[in-house]
Amino acid sequence: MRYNRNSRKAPRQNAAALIITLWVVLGLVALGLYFGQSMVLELRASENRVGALASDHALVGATRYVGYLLSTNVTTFGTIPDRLTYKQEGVAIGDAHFWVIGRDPQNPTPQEPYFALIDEASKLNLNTATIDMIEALPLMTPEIAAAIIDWRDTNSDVTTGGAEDDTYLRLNPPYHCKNSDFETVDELRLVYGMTLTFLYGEDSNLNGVLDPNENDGSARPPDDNSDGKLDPGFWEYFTVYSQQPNTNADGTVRVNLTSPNFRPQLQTLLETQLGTSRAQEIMRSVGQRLTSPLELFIRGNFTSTEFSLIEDSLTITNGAYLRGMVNINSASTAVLTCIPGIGTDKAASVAAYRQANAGALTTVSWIASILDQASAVQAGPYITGRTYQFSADIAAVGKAGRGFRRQRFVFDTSTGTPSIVFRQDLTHLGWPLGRRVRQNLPTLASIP
Ligand SMILES: [Ca+2]
Ligand SMILES: [Ca+2]
Ligand SMILES: [Ca+2]
Ligand SMILES: [Ca+2]
Repeated sequence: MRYNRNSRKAPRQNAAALIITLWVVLGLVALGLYFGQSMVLELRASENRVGALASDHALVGATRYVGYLLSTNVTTFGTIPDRLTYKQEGVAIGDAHFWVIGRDPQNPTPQEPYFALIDEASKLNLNTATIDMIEALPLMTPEIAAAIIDWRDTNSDVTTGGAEDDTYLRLNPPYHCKNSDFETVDELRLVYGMTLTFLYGEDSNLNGVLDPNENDGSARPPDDNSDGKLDPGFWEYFTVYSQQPNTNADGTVRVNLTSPNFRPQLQTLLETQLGTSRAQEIMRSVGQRLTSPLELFIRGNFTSTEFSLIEDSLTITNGAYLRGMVNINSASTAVLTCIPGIGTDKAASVAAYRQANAGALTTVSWIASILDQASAVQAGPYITGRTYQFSADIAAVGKAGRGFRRQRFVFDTSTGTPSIVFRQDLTHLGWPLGRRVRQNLPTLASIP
């Protein structure tokens, strides 16, 4: 009996042990899978961290590269570095790569990014542009243009349609009208009537490219008009940095053509550069009053070679710096439209002439061959062929495209040494490098 009972119990115990063992094994497998999975996640996270660190270092490396590039441009200070003389696309730093996102002055609606430094003098200066110039920008309203003027002017008189303290103090929360210069372009967000749509427009990632989500209506943000064209906001067209030293490349003070007694100084300059007889000939035709170097060029019947010898020694102000001149060699059609004497009528032909004669436009005098005399004289006080401030909008990725980072730096060379005067993190705006770079990320190591 006893023997039989034992013989019945043994298989049951074995089965229970087997089930327990199976559960234990199952638990161990689950634990193994769990730890395996968390290790994979941990590995990916650490790869992302390493990528981000590599990108951060690439950004630092890129700023040193740009600083060096601008300092070696010193012999031709005031000129835009030729894109062919520096790297700006997929530049390797260790395992990371960086790109310098620019703007193609000839193509307002690119589908893929253009890589270059951005010339800050290609934009309107928020602190010097007149209300008429500001109003001529795409999508600008008279009210916002007036509010921009009121924000920066030191008085509290309300420009028609504008806003001063009594408007700002009614806001919730209330704040004062600044009544002083803009320090950044993003400060426009504080100006009465400004919205993010006005400021950034369809270019939600601020890369100057018509990205797919910026041309699909309201399917994905931003809410665009899907017309196949990029309609950027005001941010694209403004700067606060453009200024040039009021001395020529040798450090000599320039001749101020708007000063009442400019004639003796101008004559000396002309005699030195062009000889006495040519100087006398020019002085006879320039008259007693000039408003700009371009007007001198027209009145004096200069050749562009002659003018290139003296242009850098001319100015229209006595201050240490000449602020807010627009570089007609790099301004977009939208910005050219804002310049008095150019306007909507002639902006397109100015841009077309510039494209057809690229490389041959050494002084501002070329614009006199497109504009009639009166228009050229009108444009003269607002235009230049020189730039001393550049944005370097740098995007970087680490190994295998991980750890994307983007920062925008503004370099100022007007003191003689390039220095970073502004730095802004734009990583949160998302991928700015277009489809082609994204597709090429796996083969990045092969980009020289
Ligand atoms: Ca004011
Ligand atoms: Ca875009
Ligand atoms: Ca959209
Ligand atoms: Ca559009």
